[in-house]
Amino acid sequence: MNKPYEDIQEQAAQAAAGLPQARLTAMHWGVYEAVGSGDALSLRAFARDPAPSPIGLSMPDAARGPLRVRRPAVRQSWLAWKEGRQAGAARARRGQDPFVEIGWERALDLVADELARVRQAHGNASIFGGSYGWSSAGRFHHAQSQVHRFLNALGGYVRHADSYSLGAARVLLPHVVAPIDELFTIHTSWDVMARHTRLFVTFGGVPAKNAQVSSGGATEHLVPGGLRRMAEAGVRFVNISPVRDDIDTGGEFEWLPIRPGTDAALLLAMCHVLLAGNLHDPAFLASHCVGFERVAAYLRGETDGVPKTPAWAERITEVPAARIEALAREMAATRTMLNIAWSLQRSHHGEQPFWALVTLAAMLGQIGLPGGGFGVGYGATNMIGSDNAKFSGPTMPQGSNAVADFIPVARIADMLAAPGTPFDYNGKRLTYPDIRLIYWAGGNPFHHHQDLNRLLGLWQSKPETIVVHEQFWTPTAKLADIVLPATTTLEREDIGYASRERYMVAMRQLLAPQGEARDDYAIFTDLATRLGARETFTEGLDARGWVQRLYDEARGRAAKVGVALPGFDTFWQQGLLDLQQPGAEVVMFADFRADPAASPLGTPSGRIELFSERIAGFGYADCPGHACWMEPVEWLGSSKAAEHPLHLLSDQPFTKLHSQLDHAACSRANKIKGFEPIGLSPQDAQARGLADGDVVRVFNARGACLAAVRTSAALRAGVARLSTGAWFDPTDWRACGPGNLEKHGNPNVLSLDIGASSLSQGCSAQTCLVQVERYTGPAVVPTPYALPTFVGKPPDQP
Ligand SMILES: Nc1nc2c(c(=O)[nH]1)N[C@H]1C(S)=C(S)[C@@H](COP(=O)(O)OP(=O)(O)OC[C@H]3O[C@@H](n4cnc5c(=O)[nH]c(N)nc54)[C@H](O)[C@@H]3O)O[C@H]1N2
Ligand SMILES: Nc1nc2c(c(=O)[nH]1)N[C@H]1C(S)=C(S)[C@@H](COP(=O)(O)OP(=O)(O)OC[C@H]3O[C@@H](n4cnc5c(=O)[nH]c(N)nc54)[C@H](O)[C@@H]3O)O[C@H]1N2
Ligand SMILES: [Mo]
Repeated sequence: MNKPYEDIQEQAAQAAAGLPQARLTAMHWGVYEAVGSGDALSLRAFARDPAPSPIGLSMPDAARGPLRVRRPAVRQSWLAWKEGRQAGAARARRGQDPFVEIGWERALDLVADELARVRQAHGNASIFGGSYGWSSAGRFHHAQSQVHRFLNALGGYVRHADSYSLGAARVLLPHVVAPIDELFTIHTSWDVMARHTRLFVTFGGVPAKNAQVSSGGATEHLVPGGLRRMAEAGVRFVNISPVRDDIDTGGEFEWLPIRPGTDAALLLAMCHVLLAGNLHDPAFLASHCVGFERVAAYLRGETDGVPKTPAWAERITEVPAARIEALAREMAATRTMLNIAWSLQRSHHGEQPFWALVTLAAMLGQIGLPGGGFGVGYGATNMIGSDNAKFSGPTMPQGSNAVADFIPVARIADMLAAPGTPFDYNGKRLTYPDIRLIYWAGGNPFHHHQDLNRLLGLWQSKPETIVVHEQFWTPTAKLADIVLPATTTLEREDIGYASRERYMVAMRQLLAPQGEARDDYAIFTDLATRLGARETFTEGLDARGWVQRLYDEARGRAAKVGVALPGFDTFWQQGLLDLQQPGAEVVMFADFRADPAASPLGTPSGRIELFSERIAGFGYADCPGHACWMEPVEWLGSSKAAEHPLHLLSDQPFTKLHSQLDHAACSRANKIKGFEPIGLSPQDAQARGLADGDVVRVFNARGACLAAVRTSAALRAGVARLSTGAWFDPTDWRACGPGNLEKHGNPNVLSLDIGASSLSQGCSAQTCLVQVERYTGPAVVPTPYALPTFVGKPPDQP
């Protein structure tokens, strides 16, 4: 365990219980109490959190630190073009040009003028305002919502659909069972599982590292305690995962080290065992599901000549056939909860493991019974499995978008590459729009997107203008034309809330805005004023007015479902609302099970669709009408593994949230000589003559990066783990293709940028083969946190 993690456990143990009168703030990874102020401000663990995360403790240092964007900045060639001093904006110089720092008035004039020009010349459908990204906790200042509302007030923008988190599953699940946002809030709770579940089988663990966060603010960390209570109650755990250490029950568990990307085959083989052994539940399948016969024919091999037996699955998954057979029988004999990590659907054909999981759970017939059925993401964020009050919390209204065009979020590079080209998505035939201006606030595409060398080339050649609001000089900020400095959560007031979290938090302003940073809301208000949309954007309210309005609206919605919240003044004065519901019993689909006619699902049939006529009707070769196994384009069983024999898992980092705070203490304590660690099994390290701390080149045909070896017996052979979030640090900011060595350890120079399928077009980051070798080139020092150069200022010394 890392030092920051030991320290915060101790701090929490020492912290006094009782309602803190303290000034609180909320971040995605937790609530923190303020100590001191100004330059002496620090944070400490929230006394009521049993398992606080150290990630947020770095926030005051980061907020005051050297990487803040302190003044509005414009890229030199872009400014020369805009001012008529130069014919073009030299877009290819994005990332290389120095910036010119300018005053706010001038910066806002430039942005407003450029928005007006692009709208007039090319229409609102040439503005990409998808602006995907997690932003910060705080329901009002949520940057992505702010951009959307602002651009809607101007007549609309090209938006994105779905998320990087859940591309494939988000599109699939409404056809099959229920929308994923609905599923999140109805997961069977930890306490119910401790009492009723006997066997918990998970694909991809229940990673407590990931449950450090909830989007909007984790408040009481539940997952470590939930797992322990289950283990103490005698629940048996089986973790099917390429890595062993993505679950910690406090006790023993069985690990089945599966080949990455093959879970659908394993699940289908377990379905086959149930079918062949007559261990499935025909009554449940008849009363609550549709299409089982079509799946059964596939399992028996009637449709493709291949029975989906355990022996068949062993060849694909490398999990022994005898164990597959026995485990399926154990499931049928006892109360079993199945779980799946979201990472499994962030892959080519990523719909299939999710659909197969629902199919297996339906055949077991325990859906809707306490402790049985399935979960889609225990451990993916803190709130899943929580039984705190459920209501729709404070949300910034985004207005309505007059532009119909959108892209599935992970298709941004395809959009830039091929405007006017048609593509498939969820039964529709859509066309990529022609984008001239990109507007981003609250996201980091040079963190989140796949195949970054490809994105870099398109980013530098296609859009005429790129505007970014940022707190820090991230790679995306460095690659923008205009960068406007945004405040952090510490510098503003807001409400911390996430669905099913225990507390709602009055977030205090704890620091004065640093440098000339302004709230995104204030920036958009001034731009809207210049563009004649002030009233539409602000509705006459200032930030405090909005915070109160969002609270009052949520209070009304809460009252409708029987949750009584006090008036705003009481909330604000108290600082914290406790939303625990003593005695709550959350059992997913209990009502549907009890009476499927009275409580139907939202699927076309109202039942669980093991075969979907609707999806089959789309006619996609890469996503037929029922769960099936299809080879991904890259996996350890493919011929491509001869050249690139390691499957690269780019999982979520335990020391930060995505790229946020990569530059801060908790994340930096985990680096080796400034490089991101890459996990290798002892066998794979030995076969390459590598030892801990060695610097390696990780490469495939898409790109190459450096990283430092950290061997781990928790990894199966053939699998490498390079967590996401290391700031993109190319040798050359010019788009010079896969030879451009990334010096820090960003896995997205290696990952694959294709849609999961024609159905979802979800991100396929986990489908990725690489090779690893000792780095023997000239000595390299990573420089991810170097500032850009500024005209008239000495260059930064990293
Ligand atoms: N290879 C690989 N890639 C992945 C994944 C993977 O598993 N493997 N996972 C994917 C997933 S699930 C996700 S969700 C994405 C995450 O991708 P992102 O959500 O884009 O990542 P973040 O690092 O959270 O970026 C948020 C940015 O917003 C800035 N920010 C924070 N608060 C504010 C604010 O108030 N105002 C403004 N203007 N800016 C703010 C932060 O400084 C930061 O730069 O990554 C995806 N990428
Ligand atoms: N600390 C921290 N927590 C986070 C985040 C973060 O950045 N930092 N990000 C948040 C976000 S936005 C999201 S979307 C969630 C994501 O939650 P997930 O997508 O579930 O998270 P991952 O860590 O990518 O993967 C979970 C586990 O799945 C395993 N796995 C990968 N591929 C396979 C496979 O093919 N088969 C099997 N059986 N297992 C596999 C990985 O080894 C890993 O241990 O996490 C959230 N939580
Ligand atoms: Mo995510």
